[in-house]
Amino acid sequence: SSSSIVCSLPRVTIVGAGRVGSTLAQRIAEKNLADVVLLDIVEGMPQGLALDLTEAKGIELHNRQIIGTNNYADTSGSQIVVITAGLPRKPGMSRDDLLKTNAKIVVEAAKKAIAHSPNAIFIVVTNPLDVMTYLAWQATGLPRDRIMGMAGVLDSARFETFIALELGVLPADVKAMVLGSHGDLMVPLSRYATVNGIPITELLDAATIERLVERTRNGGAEIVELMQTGGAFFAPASATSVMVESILLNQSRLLPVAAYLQGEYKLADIVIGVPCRLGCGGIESILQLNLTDGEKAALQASAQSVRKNIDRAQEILGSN
Ligand code: TXD
Repeated sequence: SSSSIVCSLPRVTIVGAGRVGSTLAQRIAEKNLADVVLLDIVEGMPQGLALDLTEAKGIELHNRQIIGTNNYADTSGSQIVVITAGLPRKPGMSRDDLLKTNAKIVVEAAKKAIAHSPNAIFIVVTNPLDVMTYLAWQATGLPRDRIMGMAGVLDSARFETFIALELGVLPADVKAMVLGSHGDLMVPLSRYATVNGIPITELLDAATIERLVERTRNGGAEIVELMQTGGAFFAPASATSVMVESILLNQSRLLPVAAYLQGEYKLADIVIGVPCRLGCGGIESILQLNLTDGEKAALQASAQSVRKNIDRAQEILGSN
C-alpha cells in the first residue's frame, strides 16, 4: 500500500541506568506508558538491562520497546528525559556531599539530551536534587514549565507511609504533602495531612506527629544506613513514574515538584519543592498555599540552604 502513516509512540529517555533509572524503566514499560531508552556511560550495562527487561515483556504482558545505549543519538525525539545519572550517597554522607561530582555529570547529560530532544520535558532525579534541577535548567535554557525535579512525591510518600504504619491504616488512604528542598530542611505540612479527609491532628498527638516528621526528614539516610551500598530506589522510581504518567496522560495531578520559582512564596531564581499541576505541557501551574508563619520560615530556611549550594555549584562549574 502507499500508506505513509508514521506510528510514533511516546518515548521516555532515562539518563543513568543505575538502580533508580533501571527500576523506573521497568515501571514505565510495565505500566504501558511509553517506550524507554536507557542511557549510561558504562558500556554494555544499559544494553544488558534493556535485553533483560525485553525478555520479561511476554510474561508481564506489555509491548513497549526498551532500548539500552551509550549514545545520545538513540534518545532523539523523546517526550520526556529523566536524569538519574550521578553518584548516590554512602553511609554518613549528606546529599550535599554529592554536589561536586554530580554537578558536572548532570550539566553534561542535560546538554547532550536536549540537543537530541529539543521538545522534551525534563525531570531531574540526581542529588542534591534542587541544586541539580537548577543547573539543568540553566544548562538547557528551557522554559521553567518544562524542567522540574522529583523529590516531593517521594518525601510525601515516606511521610504517608510512616503515618499509615503508626495508625495501622491503608497507605493509599493517607494523603500528605512535603514541600521545600530535598534535604534535612524539607517542609512536611502536617496540618494538611489526612486519612481519607480526616486531619492527622485529630488522630495523633503533636509529639507523635513530630516523630514521624523527623523520620521523614531522615527517610533517605535511614535506608542508606541499612543498605550500606547505595540508597533507596524502589520508591524513588515509583515516585518518578507518577510524574511521568501525569505528564504523558495529561492528568493534571497536583503534586509536590521541585520547580524554578519567579516570585512564588516570595522566592525567585531558585528551585524548590512546591505544589504543581503536571500535564502534557509540564508544569501547568504552581499553587500558592496560605502558609502559617512557621511554615513560611521553614520554607525560607530550606531555600537558603539550596541557594548556598547553587552558589557553590556555580563556583565549581565556573572553575574549569
Ligand atoms: O528523591 C530523589 N530525588 C532521589 C535522588 C531518590 C533516590 C536517589 N536519588 C539520587 O539519584 C541519588 O542520590 C543519585 O544521585 C541518583 C541515582 O541514584 P541510583 O541509586 O540510581 O545510583 P546508581 O545506581 O549508582 O546509578 C547511577 C548511574 C550509574 O549507572 C552510573 O554509571 C551512571 O549513573 N552515570 C552516568 N550516566 C550517564 N552519563 C554520565 N556522565 C554518568 N555518570 C554516572
